[in-house]
Amino acid sequence: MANKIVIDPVTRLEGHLKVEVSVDLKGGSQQVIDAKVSGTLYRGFEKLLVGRHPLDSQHVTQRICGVCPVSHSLAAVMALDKAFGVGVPDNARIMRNLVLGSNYIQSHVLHFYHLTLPDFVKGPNMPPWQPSWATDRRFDAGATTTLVNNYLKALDIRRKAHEMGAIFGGRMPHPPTYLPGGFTEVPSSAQISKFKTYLSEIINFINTVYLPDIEKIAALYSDYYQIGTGPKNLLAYGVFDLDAAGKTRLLKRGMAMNGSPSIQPVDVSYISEHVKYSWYADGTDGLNPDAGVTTAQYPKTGAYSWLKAPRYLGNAVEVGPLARMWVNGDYRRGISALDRHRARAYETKKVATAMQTWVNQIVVGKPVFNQFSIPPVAEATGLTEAPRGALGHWVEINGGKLSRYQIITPTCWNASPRDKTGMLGPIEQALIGTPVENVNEPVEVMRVIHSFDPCLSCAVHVVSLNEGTQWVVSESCPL
Ligand code: NFE
Repeated sequence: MANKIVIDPVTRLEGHLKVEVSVDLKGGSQQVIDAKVSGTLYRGFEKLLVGRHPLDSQHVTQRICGVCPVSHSLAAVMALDKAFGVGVPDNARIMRNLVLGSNYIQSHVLHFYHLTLPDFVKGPNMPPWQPSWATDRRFDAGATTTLVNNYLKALDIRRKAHEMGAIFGGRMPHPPTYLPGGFTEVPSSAQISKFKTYLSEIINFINTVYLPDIEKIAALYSDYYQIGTGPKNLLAYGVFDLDAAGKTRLLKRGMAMNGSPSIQPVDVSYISEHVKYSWYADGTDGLNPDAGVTTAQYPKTGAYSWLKAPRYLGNAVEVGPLARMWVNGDYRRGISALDRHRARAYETKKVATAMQTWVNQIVVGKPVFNQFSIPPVAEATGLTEAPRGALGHWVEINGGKLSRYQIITPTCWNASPRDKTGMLGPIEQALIGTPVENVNEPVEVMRVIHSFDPCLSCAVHVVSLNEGTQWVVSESCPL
């Protein structure tokens, strides 16, 4: 008989995620044979933005999440830049990049040390590290002590990355400084030099601590190059504009199907959002976000998630640092749980290194803002990359007010449920075949989920348990 394992909530991620897997013997080994990934919270930001002033969108959408608010801010103002037909001066473009880059660094460091490492390393014998699972710990006592010490150092580096972003961004994590046509901060030489001091300490940490630590995990857990592959379709909208027109970016826009090294252009008209297994109205299946609606339908037979299921040309696609680095040609070793961690670490170095160049390109005294006026009617899309992957805001203005607002977050792509064809979402696909040594401590399942760095968001928590199966409920999965 298959064991059903329910991990609810999955710990060490933002928001509430429930994962349900069936584990059985296959080819002589115990492994995941089915998976359901549920977002158990209703977000609803799309609803509360309708009828508001367009300039509210960057402030309101940041509150979707405390980890990636800078990306929501940027996606919102990029959409408004286009809707208002206003360009962005170089100083503003650079400060937008520097504040976003600071946010990437804090998010990636947080993810590796504080959200992921406890899946591999036993923490000290005290809360919050204990109680914890003991299955499949491979580091010896010396390496464990070093990694735990680096966990603590990483807290300091993460704080410093926030402080660095705050130099130009204002109060973090929700910077008030992004606005259509530019940025509100006027940079000074003192700010530039302070930023450089933070950045060089952070780059030293990335080179001497973060990258070596990720390689220690890779060496000892190299079996995770074969675990957690998923659909192998990788999508990136691209991020960090290098010119005023957004024609060149540090991380390019593109799409790779089935793990191909050949990169295709992205056409957002190929995106559709499915709701057959989501708690949204049946009549709204398969819409492109430019015509998208958010109408909750709960309860609903067969539905198991508050996430819609976005698909690209009908395909489930993975987004995130591995997708970006793959599309950019910077990381092509493979697609797996371990490759996600390594690509994220090498992306941190790439972004931080580029930031050293950008901060030197600010010209003190040059403008940071272009004047704009708000048209009564407009439609535009803001496409960028949050730390966890492709992020899009679809905006419609009517009568000078927001009349439609649709958002597809990275985790919506990765943690999506089945679509109307029954196709599993990316994390669901990645979980199939994952070996499970001990059904009472399914750490392997946690490792695959965490490799995507999921982040769920805000509101109501709804869970239902069915009968007739053996349930192993890991409500208290550790730390
Ligand atoms: Ni809440 Fe986010 C990122 C966005 S995840 S962290 O990165 O957008 O969906």
